[in-house]
Amino acid sequence: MNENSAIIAKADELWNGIQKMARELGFADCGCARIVPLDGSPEARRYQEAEKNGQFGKMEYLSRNVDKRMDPSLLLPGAKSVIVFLAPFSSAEGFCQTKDGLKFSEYALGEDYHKIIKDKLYRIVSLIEENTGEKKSCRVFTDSAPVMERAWALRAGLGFIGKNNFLISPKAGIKNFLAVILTRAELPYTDKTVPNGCGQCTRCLDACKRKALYAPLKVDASKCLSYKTIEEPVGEADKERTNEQSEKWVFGCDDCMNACPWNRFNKTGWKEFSANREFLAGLTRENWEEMTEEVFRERFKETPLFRAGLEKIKHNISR
Ligand code: B12
Ligand code: SF4
Ligand code: SF4
Repeated sequence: MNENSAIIAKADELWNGIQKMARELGFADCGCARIVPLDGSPEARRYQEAEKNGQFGKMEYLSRNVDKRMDPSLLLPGAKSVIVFLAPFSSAEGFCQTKDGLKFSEYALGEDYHKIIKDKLYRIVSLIEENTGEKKSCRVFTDSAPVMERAWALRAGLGFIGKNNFLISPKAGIKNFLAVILTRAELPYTDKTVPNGCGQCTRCLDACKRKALYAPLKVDASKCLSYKTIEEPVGEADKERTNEQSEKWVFGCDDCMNACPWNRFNKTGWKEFSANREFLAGLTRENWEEMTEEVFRERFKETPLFRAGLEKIKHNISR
């Protein structure tokens, strides 16, 4: 064996180890892409177009750190590979709806997914670093950094981008968080393109009542209930009613996700992602109105709902 083939064999062995560990930890799939700057790529053009079309609402953070978004090696100097993982959050019951019609998005019914996912990714990082002998050669991210997670998942061959803008996996459906490890290790790259599986379907577009998803792949965040119920600052909310009174989304919105026929391929989600379902289902509008900041902090500090805050949730219920 010459030196090059020994390096390849080692990379293959490490990649097999990563895939095995990912399966054991419950990830629905993983793939790997070579890091190249995204400047000038179709993904970068789509990003710029979205910004130009005003699709970012008031999420100014999306316009910051664009250099890092376009080149992950600025987040980890010398990074060679991005490994993308699918963490399933689908549950048999779907989203949570209370008796008095308050709806909470399926992804937000459990403990803080950032922590749960990252704890598992750190175990994979240990495997990589033990194999390469290089400490601090990886970084992990999920939904909290300027990393183009959908673009990298696409490049890692994990699925296609549906008309609702989701990364959809033919193997593991649509209800998956995306998470990434950036690493200096060179790995075998998943060199495949998954064909788009939308065809003539328009179910997600039809399901978006506010027409925030106004054309294939185009979400106007300023109209999107997910943005309005989580991200939009209370003081800046417009006068218009956020959503229906009898059945209303209080946190997130799953309509364009739930409409999709690829849901039939979802894998069972991790139980930590729905650990608070029953508790949430038992809270009435009155319970929320009377809730104090202390109680909210104590009960929801380690959950996705904490991002919106109690004032915002009360505001969403009242509108
Ligand atoms: C900002 C944000 C939002 C905003 C804006 C959403 C938007 N459409 O841009 C708001 C608050 C509205 C939002 C809502 C939701 N979000 Co969000 N969000 C993000 C975040 C932090 C950044 C996304 C971003 O950069 N948007 C700007 C657009 C332009 O970029 P993009 O969405 O990444 O799309 C790229 C690719 O799709 C690619 N692309 C698209 N089509 C094509 C076609 C070709 C040929 C090519 C080459 C490329 C390409 O180009 C785009 C630009 O690179 C990501 C996490 C992350 N760091 O990436 C999570 C993320 C996208 N959100 C996620 C989720 C789950 C949701 C919600 C379902 C939550 C909910 N239930 O309420 C909704 C769904 C709304 C929807 N239909 O997209 C998941 C999606 C998982 C998945 N399987 O796709 C992510 C990845 C978080 C995570 N780590 O799991 N979100
Ligand atoms: S999350 Fe809801 S409001 Fe936003 S695009 Fe999808 S269906 Fe429309
Ligand atoms: S609902 Fe239909 S059009 Fe929308 S993403 Fe799913 S398959 Fe594609």
